[in-house]
Parts: sequence; structure tokens; C-alpha cells
Amino acid sequence: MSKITKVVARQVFDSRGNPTVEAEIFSKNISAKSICPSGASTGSHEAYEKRDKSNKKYLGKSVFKCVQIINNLISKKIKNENVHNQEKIDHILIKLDGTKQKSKLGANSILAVSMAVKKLSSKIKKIPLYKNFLIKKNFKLPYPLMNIINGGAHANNGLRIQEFMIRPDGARSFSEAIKMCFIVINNLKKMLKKEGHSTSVGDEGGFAPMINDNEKALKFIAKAIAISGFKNGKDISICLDVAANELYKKNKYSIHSKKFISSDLTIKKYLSFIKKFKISSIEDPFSENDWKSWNKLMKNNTLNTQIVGDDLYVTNLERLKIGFLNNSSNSILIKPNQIGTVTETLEVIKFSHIIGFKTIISHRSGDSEDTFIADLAVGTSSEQIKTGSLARSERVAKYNQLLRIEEDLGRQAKMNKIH
Ligand code: 2PG
Ligand code: MG
Repeated sequence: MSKITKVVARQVFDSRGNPTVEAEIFSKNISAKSICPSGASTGSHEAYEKRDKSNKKYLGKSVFKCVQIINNLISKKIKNENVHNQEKIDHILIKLDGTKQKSKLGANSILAVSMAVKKLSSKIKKIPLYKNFLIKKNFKLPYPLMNIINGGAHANNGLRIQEFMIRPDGARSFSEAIKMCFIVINNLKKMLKKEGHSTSVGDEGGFAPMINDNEKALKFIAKAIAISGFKNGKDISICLDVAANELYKKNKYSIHSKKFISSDLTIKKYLSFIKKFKISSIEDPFSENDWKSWNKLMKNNTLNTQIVGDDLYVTNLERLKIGFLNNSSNSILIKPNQIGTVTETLEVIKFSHIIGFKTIISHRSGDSEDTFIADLAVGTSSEQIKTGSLARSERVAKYNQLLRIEEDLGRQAKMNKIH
């Protein structure tokens, strides 16, 4: 009844217009499909994204090899498996690949299949996807970390920090959270326009004005929060993703200007930003192997700011354990395609919660209409979700799915805790 009968893959396109993998899994006449996302600022320890580098038809970016791998190799191995046995299927895929970073089959082949299996399982059980993860009752909705100004590798405005986000800490429901972000975004748009800045958006839907000064961007956001009638640091707080891997050279960082400075000075500046702009969360403040600086910031983290490891951990249990022992951060960004299977992603989330780390489920800068991560956030009781701005359909699709989940839960819909 729940056996996989057919596996089909195809090349589709992501939000940057780049080829990506879609897998569709069948059990008789029921099917479910999933699309793998793709990052721009990637960590070197991430699982491998396979592309047809030598096929110049798509400038080396096509994924026809992945399509073949799924259609010919993976399909044979998982056919007749019970679709509800996610762990077994994922372990078949991990074993079939056999490499540390999933470089043989490509994490993009493996993850598209793994997510589609999970979706098909919930379809056959006739339950919503969010009810098919770790949590079976008392579902909580995540706070959105909404990206409202894009910089770094996601825009070409010269802004050093990659993501300037807002988190509606005072919201009592998910729909209220979205409403609060909507108001701030619209006021920010008006302000930018008034000062002659472009209001066109970057890869993740946040504005990408030609401002190349972090502090100026922060002032705009703080003002937009105030104009909207909210209190910065209470109703709404400002969060950053520095993506410091991109701004690191020989133990120095060029985060606060083009000039490279020591990590001690970089920390000093972070601490002054935290105070001045009431920053409540900083992701990837240092590069992926600079464990020492991460630990130094945590030691000086007297305001208990959320320090988030993304490229540092790459959703990898082994790296998370190192970070925990080293006191490197107090939370983790979760991106399924950094590790490659649903099972491994869930293991990392489970462990994070055991050690008291907050989990933030995240999109990639190249994403699609697939809303898997919205359900994943609710189904794992993750405190937050990062999925871009309230613009660009691939970002909004996740927020819309969370609104549907909120409606589905009705009076039981509660927001998660962030403090
Ligand atoms: C990040 C992500 C998502 P990318 O750095 O956190 O916002 O960007 O997908 O480019 O790695
Ligand atoms: Mg990041």
C-alpha cells in the first residue's frame, strides 16, 4: 500500500533562474515532488552540489547528471521501500553515495528525493506535512527573521553585511508577526524612496539600495521601526547575517568597512552595534574555521544576544558538537541542503534542542516555490524561520504556508518562545 513504485527527476529552475533538481516519488497513483534550493554564500564544509560543469549548454550549471542519477540509480535502490520509513530510505541514499560530502550522487539529487519521500508519506497518511516530523502535538509557530535589506553576495550595492533582518518579538500570533513586518517594510520603502534610493529588491526580496555603510542601513531600519510605532528591541528587534566567510582574510575581517581589521576590533564593533541598535541576533559573525573568535564573542556576550552558526555548522552534527564544546554560539541555522537528507537534518535539530540551542530553519538565496521548510519549522518546534522578505513569490510562499498552518491549528496555534 505504501510502497514506492516510481521515482522520476527533472531539471527545473530556481529563483535566480539557475537549473535545479526536482524529484517526484510515486506510490501507485499518488505522488509528491520536491525541489532542491541552492546557496550563493556557501560554507566549504557543506554537502556537495552537483552540476554538469563540462556541459556548456547551460554554462556548466545544468543538473542533468543528477536527473540521470535519480532516474537510473536511486530509483532502483528505493523502489518497493516503505515510503513511511524515512530513516531507512535516507540511509540507503547515504550508503549509495558513500562519500563524506555526498559528492558522488550530489546532495542536490539526494535531498530532492529525501524531501519528496517525506511529503509523499504525509500525503498517504492524509496528514499535513508539519504533523509528520518530530513533534506530534502542541505545535508552535516560528518567529520570522525577515530580511529587509540585502547586501553581500545577495546584492551588488557594496553593503558589507549580507542580511539585515527584523524579528517581530512582540507578535502574539503568526499573522500578527507578518502584519508587523509588512508595516515596517512599507515604511522603509517610503523612506528609501524619499531619500532617492532604489526600492528594487535583492535575491531574498529585501531592498538593495546603493548604501555601502552598515551603520547607515541600520539607521534606516531603526527609523522605519520607530515610524511604524514599534519599539526597537521590544516589539521588533534587528537581526543580522554577516556571512563573514566572505569578508575574511588572514585572520582579519573587512566587515565594518573595506579595511581589514583584527577580530578583537571586529568584536568591539559588534558589541557597540548590539547596544546602539539593539541587535538581538547575529549570524556568522566570523568565518567557518575561526573557532577562537566565535568563543571570544560568546565570552563577551553579556546581553545574551543570539549568536547563530550557519557556515560554521553547515547543519552537520559533528561540527555542531565541536561548536558546543567550544562555546561558539547559542543557536544554529538549519538548511537541509547543507547536509543532504531529512533524517540527518532532524538529528541535528534534535541534538540542538537537547543542548539548549535555538534552531532557525532557513531557505537558500536560490530557492523555489517548494514550501517544505515552513512545515519543517512547525513540525520540529523550531523557534524561528528565515525565509527572506515579504516579496518574491519563492519567499512569500513559505510565509503563506505558515499562515495556512496557523489557520489549520486554529485556537491551538501558539507562537514559539524566543527568549
Ligand atoms: C545564508 C543564506 C540564506 P545562501 O547565508 O544564511 O539567507 O544565504 O543561501 O546564499 O547561503
Ligand atoms: Mg547565513
